[in-house]
Amino acid sequence: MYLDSHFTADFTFFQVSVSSTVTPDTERQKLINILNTLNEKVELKSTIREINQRLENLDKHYAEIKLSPTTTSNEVSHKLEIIEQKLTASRVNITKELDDRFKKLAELLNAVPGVTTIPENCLEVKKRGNNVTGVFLIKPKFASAPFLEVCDLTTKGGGWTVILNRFDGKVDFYLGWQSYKIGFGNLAGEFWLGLENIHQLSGYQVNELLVELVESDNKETFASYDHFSVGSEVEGYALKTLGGFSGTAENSLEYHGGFKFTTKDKDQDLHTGVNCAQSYSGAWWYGECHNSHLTGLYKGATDKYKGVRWGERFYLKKARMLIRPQLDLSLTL
Ligand SMILES: [Ca+2]
Repeated sequence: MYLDSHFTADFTFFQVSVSSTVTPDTERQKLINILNTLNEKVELKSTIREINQRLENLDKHYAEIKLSPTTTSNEVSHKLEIIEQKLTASRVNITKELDDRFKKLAELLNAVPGVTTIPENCLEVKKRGNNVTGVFLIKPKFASAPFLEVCDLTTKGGGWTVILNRFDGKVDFYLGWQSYKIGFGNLAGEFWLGLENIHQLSGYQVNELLVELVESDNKETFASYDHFSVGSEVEGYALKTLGGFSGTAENSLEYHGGFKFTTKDKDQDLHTGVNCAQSYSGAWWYGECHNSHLTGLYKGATDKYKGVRWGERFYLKKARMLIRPQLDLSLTL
């Protein structure tokens, strides 16, 4: 089952986790109340995405106005700065509120008898007997709050978290640091899961990475890495671990191993005097600048290096990145 809109699959997941023979009526009522409030949280998440989108648009307009020789008025700039500050403040407040509510929700769910705890990752979702790909609520061990993600439960044994999905160009990927940090897009369509969530999933336990590609002539290839982890925000969300390549596509992520993440408004790349995200209209673990670039422009790339690229494969029609904990638990970081 793939979702048409929003995240209805979660409710199914929670409902099947409740045992009617074990759970007393009062606890069941409590759980129903929790599930009702979850809908509100999901709506809040959409609001955050909208605010982010507006903020990005505002950034664009602001940059245009600042560059325009006809509007040099300090008053206009001042007013725009105030609006920008207000929008940033509302985004921070809503994100915090959402985190607090998800945290509370997780505590409440864990306290209800007969309800299983929230799975730490999609592999656990799979191990609990789920075989239908969809959206699930996940809480990695050290994450402060749970979050929603797409679990692919069928590809190559299943248990994968989808961290990037491109296939129709409906979502703008040329976005800033905050968007890449918390994630953007639609889990039922194109999206980026978010660097913080990817760090929470892969930063404390070695994961494997699967990259699936479809070229414009529908040729399908893949690149697979046995080891993949992304560092913390303090570490610049660096591509901390990468190794054990195999696949039918090139080993085009290897060059990016160890590099920090760069967005158009946060230059952490190796190219002095140039921001690779600005140069190539994307965001990535750029060096000087890239060998792969799955966040590139889906449409309208004037230069093949600005498009969705993997090695010598340009203007890719589809791209997915999926991660799964290593089955060998002795590899825990
Ligand atoms: Ca630079």
